[in-house]
Amino acid sequence: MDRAIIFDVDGTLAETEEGHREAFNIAFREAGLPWSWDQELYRKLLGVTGGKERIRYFIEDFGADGAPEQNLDQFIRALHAKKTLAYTEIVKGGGLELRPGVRECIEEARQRGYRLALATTTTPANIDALLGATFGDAGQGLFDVICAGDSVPNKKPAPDVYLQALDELELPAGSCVAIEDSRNGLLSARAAGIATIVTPCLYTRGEDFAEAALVIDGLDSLDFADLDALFG
Ligand code: XBP
Ligand code: MG
Repeated sequence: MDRAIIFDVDGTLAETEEGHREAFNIAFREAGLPWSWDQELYRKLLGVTGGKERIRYFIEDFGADGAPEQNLDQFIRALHAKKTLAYTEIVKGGGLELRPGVRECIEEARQRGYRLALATTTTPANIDALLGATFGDAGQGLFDVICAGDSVPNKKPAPDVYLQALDELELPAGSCVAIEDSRNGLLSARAAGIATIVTPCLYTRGEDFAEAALVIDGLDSLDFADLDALFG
């Protein structure tokens, strides 16, 4: 079948953002920085996608002390590398479950012949860790296309990562449906012309999802007939 479902990762496949937040705070401690992101601050910082971009946002817009005047890019890259190491260790340590209905939705989509893709802002190493922890070895071959992190110049809400997924799938937008958890992700998919289902996560509940074709609590309440109806 020449139809594809393109999944976002963080917040959509699993409630990962608490793990990311913990990993950022571990990296800050390891770097001797006086920074600690609580849930209230992290919710604000999630307005910017991409961990490196989020650190820069914190420094520039929240007056964080401790960042160098020079070579800020290099400083952020090194700090984010520590964070990614900490996050992948947290995920590999277990305890992170797929959100309700995600596994069943992926299995049913496969049985129905849909192609599957990931379009995410997160770092590729994080995806490997999450798929390994939740699907085991089967996780590797699960998705036909994986577009992630710095593979595109502009992160969500820009359409770049979804346009890249369409290009690699060799499918038009009308032959795909996106599944997202956040407004940034919804705007990104819609800017690429893709009909989008939103399953808000703990950090994104209450955001504006007016452009979504469907908003449901979780994929455990998705009726495939509703998904099929969204294809052009
Ligand atoms: C969510 C993000 C990511 C994660 C942190 O990605 O915006 O930045 O919060 O991961 P998505 P990194 O919802 O598109 O999967 O630190 O690796 O960016
Ligand atoms: Mg997300």
